[in-house]
Amino acid sequence: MRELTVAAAQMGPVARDEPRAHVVGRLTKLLRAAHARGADLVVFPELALTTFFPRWWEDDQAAVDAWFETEMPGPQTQALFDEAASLGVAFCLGYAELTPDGHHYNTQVLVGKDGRRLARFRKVHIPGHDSNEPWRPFQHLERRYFEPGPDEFGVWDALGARVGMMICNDRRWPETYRVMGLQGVELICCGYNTPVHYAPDPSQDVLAGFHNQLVMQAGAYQNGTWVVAAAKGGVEEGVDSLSQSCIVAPSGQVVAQAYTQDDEVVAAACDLEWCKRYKGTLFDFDRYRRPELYTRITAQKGVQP
Ligand code: CDV
Repeated sequence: MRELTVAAAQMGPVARDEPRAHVVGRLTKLLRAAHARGADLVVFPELALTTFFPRWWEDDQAAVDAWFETEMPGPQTQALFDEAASLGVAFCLGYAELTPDGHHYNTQVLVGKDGRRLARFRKVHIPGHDSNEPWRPFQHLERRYFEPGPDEFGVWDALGARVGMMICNDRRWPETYRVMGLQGVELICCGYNTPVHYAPDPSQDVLAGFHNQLVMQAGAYQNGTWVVAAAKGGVEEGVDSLSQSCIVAPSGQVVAQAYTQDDEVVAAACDLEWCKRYKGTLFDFDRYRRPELYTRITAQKGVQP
């Protein structure tokens, strides 16, 4: 048995005017609660430091940039890194990143038990739209505010495991899991903000929780990996967002799930050796995959009837 105790630190809403310092205080409280439950690694949501700002059209680039971090850790987030290092807990944190050369990414970092950064991931699949669409009850302007991450889905040796990362919409795409599966991933960390109302097709609203679990359970099972997913949920600035943070085993079973729409920790002791049961049998890639027949997946983007 190779055990890692992981926690999904779900957050309730973050108000538009909530100061970063207050949010960091909430994250620190969640970190301590996870540590008290024996967590080695705590996963926080996507864009955990601010409200989910892509719901608003904003003309003023300076106002947009105020939602971004230019350093990680920076003056506001250093306290979280310090507390994690003093407790000896690793964590994964999502935030809006503004690089020194002016790039805007939706980013997640993996920080080790000593408070040092182990890995960085920039969201690959950017959903939503880039122009103002006033017919919607709220906007989803990720495609206006973020560039797609330029790097493939990486997997890192960390915490005695093969750890990968994905952010929110990435979890809906099978390619996300398979690219990491092909690198031997054992644990995927994911933060998300998922508005329950999907304006392009409201018939999907009632299925938001089902789809959330469907994709992560399938991705975990088909690649023999653990998945830990943390939501920022609840009614934030009038927009209801899915909670249901969860931990999924390589069997595809949900082994822990949040039951509130607020700040809440769910934790599970994950046996990383359990991945082998799936990677070494039904999903023995080396034995059963037929990549020579899958070239269309990377050669082609849209549908060609
Ligand atoms: N933050 C996200 O990426 N949200 C999307 C919404 C647009 C559906 C998601 O896939 O959950």
